[in-house]
Amino acid sequence: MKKIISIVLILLLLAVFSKSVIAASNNYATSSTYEINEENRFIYKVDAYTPVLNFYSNLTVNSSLTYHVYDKDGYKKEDTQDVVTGDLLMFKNREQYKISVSKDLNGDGKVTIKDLAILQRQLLNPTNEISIEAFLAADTNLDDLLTIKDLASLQRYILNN
Ligand SMILES: [Ca+2]
Ligand SMILES: [Ca+2]
Repeated sequence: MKKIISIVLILLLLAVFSKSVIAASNNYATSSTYEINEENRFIYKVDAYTPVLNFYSNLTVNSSLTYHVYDKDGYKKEDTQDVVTGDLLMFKNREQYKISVSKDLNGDGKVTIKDLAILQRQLLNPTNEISIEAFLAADTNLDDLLTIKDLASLQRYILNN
């Protein structure tokens, strides 16, 4: 019974989500530093270890509405905290972009062997579902595919940092 309720809840959330995707029409933010997918409201290719304040400074916001970065639990982040995969840039009217930090697949803001393990698992079993923000974080060469090339560049990054 609990399982059915959670499935129904997920379906409801999906319905709300797809509706908000359709409703998304104006561009609230642009950036010459980051990639922005307006259709699905993702900001990606954000460097790991970017403090919230630096993240703001790399955005051009086309709105008079106030905005902040929130963590995945809905808490407003301090300017000095690093942006992590799964954070949200939310405007006062609740319009929001999901943030994906490059190479941070698990959303802890760091690039470690844990992120490598997730990508390895994903390549071995592509039927696994990882989140879109984790996919964007893993696709380091931005070819919309997760391949051994992304794994190699993630590995290289971890070895050199
Ligand atoms: Ca990580
Ligand atoms: Ca790729």
